[in-house]
Amino acid sequence: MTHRLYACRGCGSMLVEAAFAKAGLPLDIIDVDWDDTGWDSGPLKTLNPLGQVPVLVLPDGAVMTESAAILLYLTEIAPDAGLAPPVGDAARPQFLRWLQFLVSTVYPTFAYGDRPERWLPGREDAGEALTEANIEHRKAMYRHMEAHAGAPHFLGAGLSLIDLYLWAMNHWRPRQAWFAAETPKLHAIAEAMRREPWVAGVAERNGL
Ligand SMILES: N[C@@H](CCC(=O)N[C@@H](CS)C(=O)NCC(=O)O)C(=O)O
Repeated sequence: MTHRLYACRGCGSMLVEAAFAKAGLPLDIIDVDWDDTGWDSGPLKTLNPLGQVPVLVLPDGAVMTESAAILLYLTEIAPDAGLAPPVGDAARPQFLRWLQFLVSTVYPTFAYGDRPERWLPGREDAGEALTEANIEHRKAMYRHMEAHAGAPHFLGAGLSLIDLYLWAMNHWRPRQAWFAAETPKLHAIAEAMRREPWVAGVAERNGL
């Protein structure tokens, strides 16, 4: 059996889709509508009670959630894909640091900001303020990353999963024009990723 990815167009599942493309590994993709994600998701609930994508079903039927875990698993089954500095490489500690930063500090701001009605039901004004506060916090986190960004890739010479996250997140709020103006190094990294053919194919399939 092939790996099966539960995805949602334009969502974080793009990370897994692109990484599989770079590794040249086959992937069956099942697209879930954004409106069908979340706590009441029909297609996702039994696989991931949080109703989030990405969800990866392994050839032996095991279920994986959490983008960073899935992507690190991929670096283990496709070590030559060039998605991470290998164990022992001088860039490895910074790779681990910023990967963890992205998924523990930046990514959750979307969970809190994108669906404010989940956290503050019936309180539309407070919900809008929650969304805005999360976007502002996210901007601060991107500025923090900007101060540590290398070129042409985040870690300097070598491409890594960090660049892939920066490409995907470049499409999400505060969106591309903000990145171009406020965090030009992060924006240039995302632009460089856009030029990679394996990323371009995924972007097209996701309607970016
Ligand atoms: N910690 C998860 C976060 C995944 C996540 O937030 N996915 C979003 C799409 S980009 C989602 O499915 N959101 C639906 C929801 O939370 O209701 C990961 O790193 O994979």
